[in-house]
Amino acid sequence: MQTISQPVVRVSRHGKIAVVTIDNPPVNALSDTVRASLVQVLPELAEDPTVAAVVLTGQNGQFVAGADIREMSRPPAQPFLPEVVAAIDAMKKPILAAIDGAALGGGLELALACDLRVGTERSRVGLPETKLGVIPGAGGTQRLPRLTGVATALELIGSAKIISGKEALHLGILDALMPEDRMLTDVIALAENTSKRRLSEHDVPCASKTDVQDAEKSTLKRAKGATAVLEAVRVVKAAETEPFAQGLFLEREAFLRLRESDEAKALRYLFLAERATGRLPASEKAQPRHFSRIGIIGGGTMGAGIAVTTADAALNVVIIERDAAAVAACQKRIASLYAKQIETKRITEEEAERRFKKIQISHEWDVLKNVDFVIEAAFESMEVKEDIFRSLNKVVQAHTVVATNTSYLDLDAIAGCAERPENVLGLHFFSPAHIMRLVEVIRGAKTAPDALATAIALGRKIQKLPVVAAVGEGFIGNRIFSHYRKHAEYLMEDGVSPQDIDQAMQSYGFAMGPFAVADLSGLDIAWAMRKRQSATRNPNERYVKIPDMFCEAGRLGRKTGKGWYSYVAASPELDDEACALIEAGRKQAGSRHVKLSAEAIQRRLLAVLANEGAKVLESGVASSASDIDIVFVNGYGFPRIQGGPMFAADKMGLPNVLREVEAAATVGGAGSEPSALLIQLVQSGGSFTAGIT
Ligand code: 3H9
Repeated sequence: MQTISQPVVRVSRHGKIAVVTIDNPPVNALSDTVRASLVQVLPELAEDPTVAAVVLTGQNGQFVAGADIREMSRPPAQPFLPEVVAAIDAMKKPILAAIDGAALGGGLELALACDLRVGTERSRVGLPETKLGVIPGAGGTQRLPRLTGVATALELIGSAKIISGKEALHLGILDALMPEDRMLTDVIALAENTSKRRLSEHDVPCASKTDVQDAEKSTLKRAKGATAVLEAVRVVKAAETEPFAQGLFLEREAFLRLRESDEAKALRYLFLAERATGRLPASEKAQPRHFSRIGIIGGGTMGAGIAVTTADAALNVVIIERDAAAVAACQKRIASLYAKQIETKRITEEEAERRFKKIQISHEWDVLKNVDFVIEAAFESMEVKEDIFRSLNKVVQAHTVVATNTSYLDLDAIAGCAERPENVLGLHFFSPAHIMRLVEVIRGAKTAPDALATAIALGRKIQKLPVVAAVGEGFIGNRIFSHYRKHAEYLMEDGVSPQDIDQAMQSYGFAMGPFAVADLSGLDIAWAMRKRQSATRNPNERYVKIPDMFCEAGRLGRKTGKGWYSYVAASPELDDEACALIEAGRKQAGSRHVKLSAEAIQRRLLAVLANEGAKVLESGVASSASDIDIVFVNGYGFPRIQGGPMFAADKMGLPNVLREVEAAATVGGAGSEPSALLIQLVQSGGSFTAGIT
């Protein structure tokens, strides 16, 4: 066997078969150099009379994870990916794709241009470009429908779903699955007897009109207005009516246009930011401790959700409950979470059973002797948590990391009750914990670096996005969100209706506006917080009494049928009582009865979010602006396509943000002043999110 070495693409010969291996760690992304190497190598092999067939594969346990996302913010450089795909399509000899690991985006597009695709059980296949705000740009929108039909192609491309090797085989995207250790050898053996089968020469298989219409309808519904999905639907459907070359032309035009869109820039930024989060600077890095058995104290809604998400990651879990009755109730709660997953076809019954078996529920604290990590998920009360931490001293081992799940309590005070405060940290899960990806990891004053590293490693293991925060009221998310809510209330007291504020934020892309969110979580939560803070509140901070008046009237939100809105009618409405309470509050406060457009409301609330974000950065509670964006996008319904509040502020222009914050400060008083960091960035012409693009 003779091997010609190239930096990122290697060619080896196995008799008459040439194997082209893409080797660009970590995921063999199609960088400039990979593309340049491929357009050089492929025509050479096409012309070489000693080569009968070619096998295209990838190193590092991956095929190819697509175009290089880090390069997508630069002007496109030649050779473009469609040229590489065209070189494969032009091959007169058979060319086969041997796919282990990811064949995503441009990676799958390479494979779709091949004559045969062989995968393994580890293969992960898909065209997830719409998640990055673009559409497949190297033939995927035209070749996939020619293989699977338009309906399936619409669903796969529109949902950006990544499917397993087995599913891909079932859909005909892969032609065969082979064992990983033998796959390449088997594909080489197949190569000589494979005949040419260019999808570009095929017609789109006939499909029922209703199937296509249904797929289009459900794709558009899920899209929630995302431009890339709308474009993908248009271009995939063109495969049915337009010749292949015209389809490619439409695809390329849309891809290049979308690539430069704000939506795509925001989504690329989040892709990279989410991968960077939880990476500690070299000075604070430590090896995580070993963990395989996790203890959870309290099997209520939060504890049960955490248990399920932990068992999903194949870790053993033991939940501690108060007594036998609470154990039984917890058992039921977990069973119903699994039943829901079976019902929605997320997992099979057998899988649910297998995962459930990983969860033990007990009222004997002794079982905690064998755990490596404890998550206390009891009631949010200082006394309760302090008691638990004192009791834990008697059972946990010296290496066991102990986390309290809290959204606002003082971690350092809780750690003060532990014999080993260096093992203590906070984990702020979001509800429902088995679904929401975000988890704030709170580092206490005494938390040891390896305990922190263990919590981050556990977060990643259970498929969460761990964002590190320091101790501070409300950590990152709740602190910033409470300022957003306060300013929404200032606007409301000044004359803007809650409905107009909610609609403005929804039209910006939020899942819900601030008043609808308050109704969902319960107005009494913020009320309790306001009471707690009353002794220390700065008298120069504006205080809006209307929310207290709602609580005093028993309007606590959805759980009481009425909050800001009434939920008695088919759709939520501001009823007479709510209007009267708001008017009474405005009168007492001497309201100015201002009117604002939706854009002005959005500008104000976005500026307030970014300003408080800047203060969180200044105080060291968050270590990067992109961490704040990740928290808001994944925990607070901030629209992903806007990139997060700090990214959005950069886009608004920081001088404009500062002007808006100055205006907000005149109505908010103490606590609403512009942050020193924001002022400094305006003066220096800097930005919050430069560096991650
Ligand atoms: C496209 O293909 C457009 C074409 O249609 C048309 C062009 C004309 N590029 O996620 P992980 C890095 S658009 C560059 O932590 P996992 C990632 O940043 C593209 N880098 O691992 C990280 O690096 P680091 C369509 C990439 O095992 C490391 O790999 N493709 C790329 O949980 C590990 O990543 C996609 O959208 C990339 N394409 O998941 C696929 N992909 O450690 C995007 C990954 O330095 N990728 N990296 O931070 C994924 O979905 C997941 O990364 C994957 C691995 C499933 C592959």
